[in-house]
Amino acid sequence: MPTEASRLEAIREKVEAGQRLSFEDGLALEESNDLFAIGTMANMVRERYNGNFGYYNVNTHINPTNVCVYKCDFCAFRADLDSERAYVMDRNQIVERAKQAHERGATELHIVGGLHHKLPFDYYVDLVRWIKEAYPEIHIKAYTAVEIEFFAKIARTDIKDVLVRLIDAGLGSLPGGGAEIFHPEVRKEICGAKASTETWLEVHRTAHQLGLNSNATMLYGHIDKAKHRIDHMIRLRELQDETGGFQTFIPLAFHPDNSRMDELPKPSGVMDLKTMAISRLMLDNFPHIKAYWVMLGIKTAQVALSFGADDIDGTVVHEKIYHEAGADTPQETTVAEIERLIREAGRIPVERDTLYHRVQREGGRWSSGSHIDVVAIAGAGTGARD
Ligand code: V47
Repeated sequence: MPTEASRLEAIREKVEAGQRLSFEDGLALEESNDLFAIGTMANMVRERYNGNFGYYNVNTHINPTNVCVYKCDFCAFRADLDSERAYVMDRNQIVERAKQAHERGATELHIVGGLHHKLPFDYYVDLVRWIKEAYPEIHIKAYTAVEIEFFAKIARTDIKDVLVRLIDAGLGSLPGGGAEIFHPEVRKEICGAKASTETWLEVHRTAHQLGLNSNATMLYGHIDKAKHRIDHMIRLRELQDETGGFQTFIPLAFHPDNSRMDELPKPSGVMDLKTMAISRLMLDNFPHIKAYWVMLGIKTAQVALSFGADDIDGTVVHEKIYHEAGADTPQETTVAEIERLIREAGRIPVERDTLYHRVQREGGRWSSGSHIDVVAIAGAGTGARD
């Protein structure tokens, strides 16, 4: 029987040689308690791909409605149609939020919400159009694959048609939500009613074919086990081999408060850092790994920049999904604070736009500069598309 040390040593040799890790390698990493060895390997890959840079962006979240036909066990955000908490944002509220974002110099609006029983597909298309008409330079990263499938159902059309209509209205990319855990043993338990794994992947495949980039997430630290997480990453890696359209992977730490799984503890700091590092090691064809500070907490996100992550997301304003679930992070942070955190972690802060172009700012205006290219490594995927 190989020892833990010899298994890690064999993995280290593969990582150094830029070779792809197998499912078994992933499990061996999960089973190891040598957090530093795993972190060191992930950091090697992180620096090979993204040097010493730590990326962030300036963005605002809009959650247009919390009303949702589905009842996912982990969700503290959703509300029933007749709930006192239920809301739907109208045109004025949406455009006002976009105006505030614009005034604060946001380059991106991240828009996701519940799947409302009664709103027509046109509402979701119009919402993109209202914003784009008022603020054409803001990138709209909107609607998870779960929402896209739902729109296809209510509009009685297919996924491609939904995406084409949203792109026509000004959609710029897809966020990575709704992925949760792909393995059926977990998915059917925590969110069996919503878009299947196959559908989630098909939405992203179709989006990539239409020229949209997208992100991918994984919700960990609830009833998931090591094999489910590694399986999740490998499914994403396979789709990325096929399309090259994913930009960033975001491991999302489960927040139990006010959810139907509130008896579970929060994932530990060790699990957060290990999951980040293993993501960087397994997802060799993803250019970026994001430590989403809102979810992880600012301190863990900062340390994660040396455990595989190269991005800490934005100066998020008006985030509801995790704050309803007990996130005790602030609603927003300033650019100066984000830059300070990144610098203190030994990285060089770089403001990026949604599609990973460097952002230049001058006299209150911003523009996108050159694309951040990620160096591909031999035999282990193709890295970023330009
Ligand atoms: O799909 C919901 C998760 C996701 C909880 O693409 C929860 O750049 C933890 O996907 N505890 C939506 N997680 C958010 C998301 C995201 C976030 C940041 C950046 C990007 C990106 C995407 O939030 C959902 C679900 O997995 N979530 N409830 C909870 N209680």
